[in-house]
Amino acid sequence: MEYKDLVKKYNLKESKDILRYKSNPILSRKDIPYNAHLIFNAGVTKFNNKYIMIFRNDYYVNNDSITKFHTDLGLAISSDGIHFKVNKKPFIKYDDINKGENVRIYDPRLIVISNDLYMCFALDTHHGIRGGIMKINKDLKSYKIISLSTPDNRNMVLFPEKINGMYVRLERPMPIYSRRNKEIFDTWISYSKDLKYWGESKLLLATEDVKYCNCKLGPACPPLKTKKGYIVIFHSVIKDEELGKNGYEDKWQKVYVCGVMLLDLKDPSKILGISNNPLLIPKEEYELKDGFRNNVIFPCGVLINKDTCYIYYGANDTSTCLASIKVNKLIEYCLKK
Ligand code: BMA
Repeated sequence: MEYKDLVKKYNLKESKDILRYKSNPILSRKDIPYNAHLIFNAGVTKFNNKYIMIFRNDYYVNNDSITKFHTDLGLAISSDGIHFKVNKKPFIKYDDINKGENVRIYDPRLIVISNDLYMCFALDTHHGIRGGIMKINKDLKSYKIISLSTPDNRNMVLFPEKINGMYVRLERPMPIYSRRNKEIFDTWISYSKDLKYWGESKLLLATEDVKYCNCKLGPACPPLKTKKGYIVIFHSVIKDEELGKNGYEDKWQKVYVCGVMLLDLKDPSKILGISNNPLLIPKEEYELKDGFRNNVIFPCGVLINKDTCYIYYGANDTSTCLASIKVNKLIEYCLKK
């Protein structure tokens, strides 16, 4: 579908203040020094004066079949947040944790809390999808798994600090039976004293709260602290049964956009506002065409530099792109009635 048809069909309006980086994508298959095909959904943060990116790499086994692939995570480092140099070897392979049980590791989200680097990730196992948290050591090679959820859960992000003495995370469990066997999944908030044991869970953002969602929505990037509240970018899915082949798959009926909400600084389970329109809608060729799955914008990484917010997103489940917007615009969108 062309952009003009897409916005018309779903009655969408993209933010006029968002700027895509002119040389998008910033990372794709050609930049990777090992077996790699789809390079997307990257977590990014600033750690020890460098920009660290951990990206998802879906690569075909035997180079021939798209139905037989593995997913590992790769590491790249940058001094400007735009030009990334990829390490010679993957950061973690899909079966490095619980050998024999995993199918893939993916969708990393990076955050620094009290000078330590953490990564949330999803792990598909033979017995369900688990959300994990690991601490990455300063050498950027070794790590320690802190927690792995029960299935099915994913899209976890951690807040950048403790709030009222507790670590806080957002997550998106996948309740199938209770949601009439449909993919109607909401965003939840949970608390922990030690990042290992999580509880006090509460529904935070329901699909019916967002007008550009009819399927599932989940936290996209870790919350950003501002004076007005925590900015949280989320992905939001529109499912359309009229859509058919849209990429490599026989049937791909979803359009992924992203929106933004603002959470209270003292009580992050309180939503102060949600943007009326999406921030990013698939628009450019690399978001609409020739991808693994077309019509997908999937942010996982975010940074603030001075007055600007930088959003790193997967385009079409194929490459990694960058967009930016002024922080005050994001807050304005959330608070505008
Ligand atoms: C979600 C996840 C993401 C992916 C998106 C669009 O369910 O699997 O990793 O980018 O679908 O395909």
